[in-house]
Amino acid sequence: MAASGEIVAGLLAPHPPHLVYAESPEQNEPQAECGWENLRWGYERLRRDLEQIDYDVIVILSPHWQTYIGTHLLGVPEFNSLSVDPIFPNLFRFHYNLSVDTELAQGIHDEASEAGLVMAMMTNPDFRVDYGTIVACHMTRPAWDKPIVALSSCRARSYYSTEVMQEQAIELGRATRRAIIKSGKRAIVLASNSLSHRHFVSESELPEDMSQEHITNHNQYLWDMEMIRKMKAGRTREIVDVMPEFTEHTVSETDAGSLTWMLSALDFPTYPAEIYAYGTVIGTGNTVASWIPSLGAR
Ligand code: 2X7
Ligand code: FE2
Repeated sequence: MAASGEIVAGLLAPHPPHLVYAESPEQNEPQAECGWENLRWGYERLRRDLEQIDYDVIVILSPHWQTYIGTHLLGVPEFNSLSVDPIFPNLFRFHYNLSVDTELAQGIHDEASEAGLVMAMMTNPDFRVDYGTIVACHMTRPAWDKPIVALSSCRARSYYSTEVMQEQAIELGRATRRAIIKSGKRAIVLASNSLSHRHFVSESELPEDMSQEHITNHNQYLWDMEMIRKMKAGRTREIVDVMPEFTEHTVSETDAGSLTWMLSALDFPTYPAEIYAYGTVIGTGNTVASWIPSLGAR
C-alpha cells in the first residue's frame, strides 16, 4: 500500500505586495529601504518554524486569481514570467520562475470533481500567475525550491452569497485533504489573504513611510482582534460560522474562500494557532499564523 500523505501545516499567509517590496529580493524591480517590519519579522519566525518540518509541496489558494466558472488549478509544470500588481505597479514587478506539482493538482481536481464541484486544469503556458500566489509563496519560502499547487478563487459569492461560497470552500478543503492523503506527499496549505480589507484610497508619497501606516478604522481592528482571538483559542469552526458577517463588515478578501478552504483542509483544528504577527498595510489588517499539527501541543 502507498504511504499516506499528510498536511503538515496550515498557514494564513497574507500577500500585500508591499511586503515583497520592503524585502527587496533581486526578483522584484522596485527596491525599498525598509517598511512593514512587524509583518516581515513575523514571516521570519514562521519560516523558522517551517524549518523544523519536512514538506514536499506548497498548496495555495489566492483571492487574486478569480474564476467565475468553477475552481481552476495551474496545470503546467513550469511558469516563467513577470507578475505586476495592477494597483501597485510601483511596488511589485516580480520576475518569477516556479514549478508546479501537476500530479497533485490533477489529484485535487479529480477529488473535487467527484464531490460535485466544477473544476478545470489551467493549461495555457503563457498564463500570468497572480501576485496573491507569488507574494505569499515568496514570503513563506523565498528559496522557491518547492513545487506549488495553485487554486483559483471561484467567485461563488458574486453569483450567489457568502454562504454558498463557504459551502463550496468547505467541500474543496475536504477534497484537497483527501487528494493530499492519497498522493503520499507532505504538504503545507496556504490561505493567501488579509483580514480586514478597507484600505486607504491614496498612497503616501513614500510608500514605506511608516508614520502614515495604521488601521483604516477601529471597527476593522475590533473585527481583526475577534478573529485572532478565535484562532488563538483553537475555535476554528466559529471562525467559519462568523465568516459571512466578518466578510461583510470588513469588506474582507475572505470572500475568496481561502481561509475557509484551508481550515476545512485541516479538518478544523481545535488547538491554538501560532500568531507570528499582526500589522496593517495601507490600512488593511493582516496576520501571519500557522496551525502545525506536530507543534500543536506546545
Ligand atoms: O492585495 C492586497 C491586499 N490584500 C492588502 C493590502 C494591499 C494591497 O494588496
Ligand atoms: Fe489582496
